[in-house]
Amino acid sequence: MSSTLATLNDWVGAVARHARPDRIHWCDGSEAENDALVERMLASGDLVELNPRTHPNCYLHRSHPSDVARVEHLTYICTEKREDAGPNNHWMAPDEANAKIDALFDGCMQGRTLYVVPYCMGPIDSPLARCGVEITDSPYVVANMRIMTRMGAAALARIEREGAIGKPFVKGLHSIGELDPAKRFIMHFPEELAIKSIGSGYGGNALLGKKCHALRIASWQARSEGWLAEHMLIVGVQNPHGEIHYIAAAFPSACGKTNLAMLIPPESYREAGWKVWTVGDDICWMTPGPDGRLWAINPEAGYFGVAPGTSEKTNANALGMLNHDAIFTNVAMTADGDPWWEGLPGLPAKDWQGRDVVVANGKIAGGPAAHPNSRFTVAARQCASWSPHAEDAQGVPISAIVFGGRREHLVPLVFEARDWAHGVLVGAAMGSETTAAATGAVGVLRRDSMAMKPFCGYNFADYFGHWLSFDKPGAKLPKIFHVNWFRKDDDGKFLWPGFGDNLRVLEWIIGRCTGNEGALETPIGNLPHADDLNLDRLDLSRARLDALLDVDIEGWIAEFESIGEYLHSFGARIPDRLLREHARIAALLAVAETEPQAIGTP
Ligand code: OXD
Ligand code: MN
Repeated sequence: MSSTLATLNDWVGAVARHARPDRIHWCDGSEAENDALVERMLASGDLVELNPRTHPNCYLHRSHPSDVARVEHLTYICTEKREDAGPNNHWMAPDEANAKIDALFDGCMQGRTLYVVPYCMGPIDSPLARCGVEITDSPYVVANMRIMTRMGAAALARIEREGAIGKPFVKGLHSIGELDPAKRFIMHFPEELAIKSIGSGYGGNALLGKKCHALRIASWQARSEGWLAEHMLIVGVQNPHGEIHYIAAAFPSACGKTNLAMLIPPESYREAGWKVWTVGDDICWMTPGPDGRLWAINPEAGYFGVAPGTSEKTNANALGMLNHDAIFTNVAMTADGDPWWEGLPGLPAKDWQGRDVVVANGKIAGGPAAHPNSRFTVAARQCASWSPHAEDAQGVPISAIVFGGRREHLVPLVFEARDWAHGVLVGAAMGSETTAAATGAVGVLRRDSMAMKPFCGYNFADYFGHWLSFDKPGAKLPKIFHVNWFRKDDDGKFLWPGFGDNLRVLEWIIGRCTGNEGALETPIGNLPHADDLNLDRLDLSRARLDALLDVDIEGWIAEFESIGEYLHSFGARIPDRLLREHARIAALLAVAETEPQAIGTP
C-alpha cells in the first residue's frame, strides 16, 4: 500500500532507505489489523494478557525500567533562532539536531517493521482538527495511537484531500532505537512541522500525536494561525435547569486533571440534578468563534491516564471504563491476572517489573508495586461521563478557564482574575510542586506557566503575548480563575476534600460567569465569601474554610517578588502589559500590608 500523496510516499521512502526496516506496514486502523498486532505482541512478550473474564481485551505492557516517564532534559525545540525557542526550552540548531538524531536512525529498524500511522487530532470532520503521520517501529505505539487518536484510513483520506490543496501534515518519526537513555532524544522542528523521537517507548515520548504534536508543534501553529493549543482538560457542568457551562482547566501533569474531567458530583448535587460531562482530560484546542467566544475541541480520542490513586472513591468513572479494551503500562498484577495499583483494594502478586511481590504484615515490601507513573490507555467513549458534544465539529463554547497547581501553602482554594490581562498573569505565574510524570526530583516548587512548561513549542514571552492578543474588540472571552485543591494544614493534612467536592468550587466559578455569585475583592483577585460556597452536607469546619480562603499579604508580597524575577528571566521579549499587571498587583499588596482594612473594599 501507499498513498496518493507524493510528499507522503517520498518521506516514507526516504525514512525506509535510512532506517532499513524489514517490512513496511501502512495502518488502516481496522479491528483486524489491531488483532494481528496484539497477537504479535503477545507472542513477543511486549504484551501480557490480563484476566479475560474480568478484563476482556485488556493487556499489560512492561516498559524498560529506565523508560517510564517523559524526559524533559532530552526534549528539544529546534528552531533556526535560539530566542524563538526561549529560555523555557532546551534548544538545538536544526542542522545539528538533524545530524545527531539521523545518525541514530541509521539502520535502526533492521529486523523490524516500519509502521506508517496516519492520524487526525480532533473530530475527523472538524475544521479545528489537524492531521499528522507517525512512522514508528513499535507495535505498542501503533496500538496506543489507535486508541488516543483517530487513526487509519479516514485520517489518511483527510491528509490526502488536504495535501492536494497544499495543506501540510505533521511528520513524526519515531523509533525505540536501543532503549538506551544515552541514545534518547525527543526533537521538535516547529518551522518544518516535524518531530523526531528515538530511544524511548514511553507514551509522552513515543505517542507523537499527544505532547509532541498536539502541544509543542500545535502551540507554534496556533500562534501563527490565531488559536490556542493548551494543556487543559475540558469539562461540561450541567446545572439543575439543564444549562451546560464548559470549563477548560490547566494543571501540571499528575495533579488530578483526569479526576476533575470525570468528576462525580457529591450526593446533594446529584439529588438536585447536577451532571458533569467529560470532553477531554489533557489537551484543549481553542479558537475564537464568529460570536467572539472561545470554542474548544479535545484533539485526543482516548485517555492516557495515571493509574495509581484511581479508585472507586477518587474516580469511579475512570475505574468503570477500565474493565475492557484497555492497555495498561507498568501497573502491577494480581494472582488472578487483574491489573492492580496503589489505591485499589486487595494485593498484587507481581510488581510493575513482573517480579514477585513480597507482602509482610499485610503490606507490600520494597516500595510501590505499580510504578508511580504507570498508565492506562483507553478510548474516551468508554467513559460513562463522555459528553454527547465531545465530537461536535465546531467544538464547545468555553465559559471559564481555570489554572491550578499543587501548592501546600499560601495559594487559596479559589480566586478570580479581575480581567483577561490579570488572568494571563495568573496563568504565567502558576507554580506547582513536581510529580512523578517527568523524571527528576518530586515535590519541588517550579513555575509552570499555564502548565505548559514542558510543552510550549516556543518562547514563553511570545506565548504570553499571544495569550494577551485575544483581548480585542468583539471578543467575549472566558473569565479566568485559579484553584488549589492541595493546600495543607500545619499537620500536613489536606484542608479541602477535593475530588467530587471540587464541584462546589466550579459552581461558584460558573456563578461568577453568569453574574449570580458574590465575591470579596483582594489584591490577588476576587475570592468567595465564606457563605458564597455551597457546602451543603460537607463536614468542613469554619476554621478550615477560613484557612482555605485566607490571603496572607506578607506571603503574597514574597510570592510577587519571585514572580517578578521569573518574568524578568525572559528578558526584553516579555510583554510590557504583563509587567504592568504585575506592578499593579504588587502595589495593591504593598498598600494592603500597611492598611489591612483595604482588603475587601473595591
Ligand atoms: C501526561 C503528562 O501524560 O502531562 O498527560 O505527563
Ligand atoms: Mn498531561
